[in-house]
Amino acid sequence: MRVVTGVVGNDIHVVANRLIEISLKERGFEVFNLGVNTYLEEFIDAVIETDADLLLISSLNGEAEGWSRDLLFLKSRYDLDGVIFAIGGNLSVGEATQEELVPKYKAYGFDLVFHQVDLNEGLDSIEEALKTNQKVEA
Ligand code: B12
Repeated sequence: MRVVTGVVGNDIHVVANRLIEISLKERGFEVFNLGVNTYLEEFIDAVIETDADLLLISSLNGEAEGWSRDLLFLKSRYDLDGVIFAIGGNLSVGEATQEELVPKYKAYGFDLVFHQVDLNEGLDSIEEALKTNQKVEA
């Protein structure tokens, strides 16, 4: 299972990104880690080039909303059916709850949204979603 990951926008918080790479590798994923300061277009390019099953974006400084708005447009330009789009970390600049943020980010085109959710809990949900995804071969 291939995954592209990284931290979106002008966000330099690197610790979570390193932990996510290690955790994904431990779970058996082939990881393409684009690191911090990554733009949405770069994520999409990498997903296409690696034929990834999963795009896992982090945002730690809370500015992901501004960087996510083009996702639906980019998804409409390329054949990305079967790729799961997940985002997690701190997904709001001010106070906000998971319940408030999930519909917002789903409307931007993400399938799975984890605002201040424990990493392992989130990765368990992602693996569960990948199992039922059509692209996954039995
Ligand atoms: C260290 C740190 C910095 C360092 C970063 C050094 C580096 N190169 O990494 C420095 C000092 C440079 C910094 C700068 C800034 N920071 Co800072 N920083 C922190 C701090 C203290 C710790 C972050 C950290 O490493 N945590 C340890 C890791 C392991 O935890 P984590 O980042 O939370 O990641 C976990 C989860 O988020 C989750 N997760 C992450 N991604 C995903 C994805 C999925 C799918 C899932 C399921 C889970 C998940 O799992 C991760 C691992 O457990 C936090 C406060 C805090 N106590 O968390 C603030 C914090 C993240 N910073 C913050 C801010 C605002 C900034 C600045 C904008 C401050 C400023 N005005 O300049 C700048 C941003 C600069 C930029 N361009 O991004 C805010 C973000 C606010 C928000 N919206 O939530 C925080 C929360 C502080 C605060 N309470 O205000 N920061």
